[in-house]
Amino acid sequence: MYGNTSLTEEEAKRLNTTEEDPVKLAEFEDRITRGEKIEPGDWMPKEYRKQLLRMIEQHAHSEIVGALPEGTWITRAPNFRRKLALIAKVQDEIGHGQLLYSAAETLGKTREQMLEDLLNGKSKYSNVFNYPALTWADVAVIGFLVDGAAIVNQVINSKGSYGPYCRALERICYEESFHLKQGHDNVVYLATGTKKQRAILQDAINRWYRPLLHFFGPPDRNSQHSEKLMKWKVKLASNDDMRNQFLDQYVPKIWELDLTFPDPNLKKNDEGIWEFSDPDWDEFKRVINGGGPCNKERLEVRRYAEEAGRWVRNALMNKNEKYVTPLA
Ligand code: BYC
Repeated sequence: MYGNTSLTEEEAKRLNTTEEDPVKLAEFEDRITRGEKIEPGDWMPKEYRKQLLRMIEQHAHSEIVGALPEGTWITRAPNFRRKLALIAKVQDEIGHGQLLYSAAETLGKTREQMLEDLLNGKSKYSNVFNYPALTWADVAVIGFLVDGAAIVNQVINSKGSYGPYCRALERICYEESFHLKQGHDNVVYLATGTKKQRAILQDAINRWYRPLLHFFGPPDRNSQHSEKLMKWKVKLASNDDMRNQFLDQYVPKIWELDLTFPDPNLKKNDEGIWEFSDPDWDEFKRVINGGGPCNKERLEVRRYAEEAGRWVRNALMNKNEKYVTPLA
């Protein structure tokens, strides 16, 4: 036992809680065990705050950077109906960024500092948005499979322990389910279209397959943060479990359209677990650390948006007004 919590000294070291007040820590752990939500003004271990902030901040960045690959197709959408739907979707993604930055701000970091850390490379965002959207079929695949993967992750995370993050995710999931319909409709349209439409769709699926496997993070055996995040119910499923749930839901939907994933070893084993070829975890590391095909371009576009939009933010800011921490 460590202090009067149920943690062993070894566990407390791993969770980075050895310096915490043991009574407060025990009360906190009890609240988590009872399934209570932790709110911004409540006591929380420093490591819980740090981990949550890291994850929510990365998630917020992923939403605003994630709008960029699809956003480039707004002017080139094949018809007016598709264009309207895509504009609405991209606008939703930016709105999700707003909700998540507000949730992250409740943990004590300003939005300005978060955006600064995105641009200086201190803070990560999702690997998938560092790949190009080469054809209209990429928009279909992002809407169906990337949003599908995000829903798997977000529905699970929305049951977590931090109130503002969960409430933001619940709202996000409602909107994501419309994105999924938009993506599915687009995928089915291309899959049942001309030979050329099927070919660009298959090509897009081939290119997004590995990034999608990477989306859920490294295999559990290499995940640095899962132990803490799962203990404190920020994450309610491991990376491998979420990846498996995604494959379970989406592989059959692609196969039933007579399309394929570019992996001869992709199959469900007798225990109901999906097996697949090594998706090249070195590529994953390269991409999340700035070396993907579009990292530079994505941050350049964000940097331009920050600079070009500064006068608007300044015009809206009333220097005599005190801004309070938002309670998301
Ligand atoms: N990409 O210990 P691990 C959307 C990093 S947007 C980049 O397993 P954890 C959409 C990880 O940060 C929705 N980095 O981490 C928007 C850590 O590095 P640091 C995006 C990744 O946190 C527009 C290291 O690898 N969704 O849907 O336990 C249009 C070790 O990993 C990734 C979210 O942001 C990755 N994929 O678990 C369309 C979900 N994976 O920080 C759609 C919220 C891992 O130590 N995040 N890393 O330098 C999560 O649920 C969790 O953070 C993860 C990773 C499951 C992703």
